Amino acid sequence: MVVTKDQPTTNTYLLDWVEEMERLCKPDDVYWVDGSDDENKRLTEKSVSDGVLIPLNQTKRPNSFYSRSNPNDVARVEELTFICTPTKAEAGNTNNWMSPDEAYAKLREISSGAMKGRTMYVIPYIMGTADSPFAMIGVEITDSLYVVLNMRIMARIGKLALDRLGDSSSFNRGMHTVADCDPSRRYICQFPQDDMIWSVGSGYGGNALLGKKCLSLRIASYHGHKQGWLAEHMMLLEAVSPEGETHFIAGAFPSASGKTNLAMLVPPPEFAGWKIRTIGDDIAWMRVGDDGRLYAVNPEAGFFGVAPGTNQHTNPVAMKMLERDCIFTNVALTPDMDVWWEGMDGPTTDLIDWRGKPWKRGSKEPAAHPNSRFTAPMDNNPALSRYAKEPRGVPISAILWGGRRSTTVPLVLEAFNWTHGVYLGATAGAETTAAITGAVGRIRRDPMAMLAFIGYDAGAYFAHWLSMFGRMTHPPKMFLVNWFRKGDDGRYLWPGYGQNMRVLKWIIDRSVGRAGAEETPLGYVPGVADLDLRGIDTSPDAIEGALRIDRAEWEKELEAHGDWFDRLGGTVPDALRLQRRLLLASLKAVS
Ligand code: OXD
Ligand code: MN
Repeated sequence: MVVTKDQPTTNTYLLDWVEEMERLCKPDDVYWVDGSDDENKRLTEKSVSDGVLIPLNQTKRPNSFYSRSNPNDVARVEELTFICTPTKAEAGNTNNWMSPDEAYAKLREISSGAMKGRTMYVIPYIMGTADSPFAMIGVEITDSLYVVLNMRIMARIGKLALDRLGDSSSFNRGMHTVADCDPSRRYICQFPQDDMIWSVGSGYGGNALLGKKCLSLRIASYHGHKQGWLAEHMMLLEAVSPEGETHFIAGAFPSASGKTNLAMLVPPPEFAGWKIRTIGDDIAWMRVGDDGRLYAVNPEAGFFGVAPGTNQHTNPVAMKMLERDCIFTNVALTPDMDVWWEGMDGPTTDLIDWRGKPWKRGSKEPAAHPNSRFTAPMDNNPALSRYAKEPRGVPISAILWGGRRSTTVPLVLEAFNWTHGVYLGATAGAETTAAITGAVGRIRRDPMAMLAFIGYDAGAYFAHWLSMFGRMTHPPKMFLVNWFRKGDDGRYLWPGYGQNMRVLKWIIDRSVGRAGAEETPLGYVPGVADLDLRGIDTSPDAIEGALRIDRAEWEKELEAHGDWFDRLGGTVPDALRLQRRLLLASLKAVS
């Protein structure tokens, strides 16, 4: 190792690793990212001159840029994501597994010489605020300027991370190269025991911004299991009542099921005086505090959200947040160089679609890719909670498990107790859409919305969730929610979006023992009279339909949970298997 004046650290663990990767990847040069504004300006200019980013209309959307990815590289690739533990059993039945030796050999081979003609960027970063005792430090090596500029929005990067790291060996090593962006040589590998991530062949967000899914969920969940805390795929919001009572709510929903919209909810006019403020929209790390409550932090510094469907009705807060300082990926462009996506307000004329081709209204293909994204700094959110950067997080009153279910699952169902709540999370599912598989309407079980993100065995993960109860004196209540139930005519029964405030209010009231509910064999549901429905223009029939529990549907559902547990294997805790049998027997007893 040779320390030169370009290297902003004397940390030999870091310098040795960077040097090793430099020798392997053979970049033309190595650049250490310092995170300053000045540097950001320079790198942004370079990204424009290199064609990585296209400036948007700077009058309409100041300091905002556009990027188009390789059309073969537009989403996370679960089938190419691996947990590389010494044994397959440690990765469990929900993860792809590769032995560390095999994975390292493959990754070295693909990375060898992969940065010739390119710059290797070294990005030291912190997930969490710089003053948080729970923050995790990572260093991402990448050959993508797009990654550098997005990481700058999504994490705290540069000098502050090196300062916090000092001479410690304790940091996550994240190696990333787009290489030749060949889907047959694309691997997203996590090595939890080595605190290492190695991602090759993709420049897409979740595969390439290594602080997000790879570190803050897969690796962090592994650490959390060992250390007694939870890393979860959850939005976090602050709700303040007109009387000034504050509650914090965490909610796990599968990707693209409205977490961002919920975290930025604007209450309907009948709820004047209520305020919903955002803490996070994707990731929560949760630990038990000294007072026996469960505290959550959002380790991210920005929002990497799905653009299509975002508009003044579904998420006015996001529309405001997106007015400046953002990077948009794979959306469509208007003739005056502004952005557009399906579901956006306003007329569409001739656009350039996400592939760079002319697009006209009425065209069969969408103009924006369905997984097109915005990257927005947290501080742009006009409804950001003042607790969003609280170093020790906020105490949670309720946890929501959500999914997209057109049948069976009521608008909201409160768990009887912690074990039942964990059961509801472990069996939560969502319907597949045509965009994911051919089999539309099949239920994909997505436990705690973490199917793609649990860094170890799913059964052990459930056991860990169950064990957290023993650490708390004031555990949050748990609720299953479903905004997506449909009537016989195929229409949504519940209006969703801002109207979800009515459900949140019931949840808050239940968590402090204030609201009524009906007990069913499956949990507590609100009666129509228990919800605050003042001014809603949804028919009473539709609301009853949204709240209904259909015995026959639930018998089938509980049978399907049994199949799900069988697929997961022998590590599923007895408490959950017995819970299933108890629910089924209770249901049958009253049928
Ligand atoms: C996701 C995301 O895919 O947040 O879940 O990007
Ligand atoms: Mn997500």
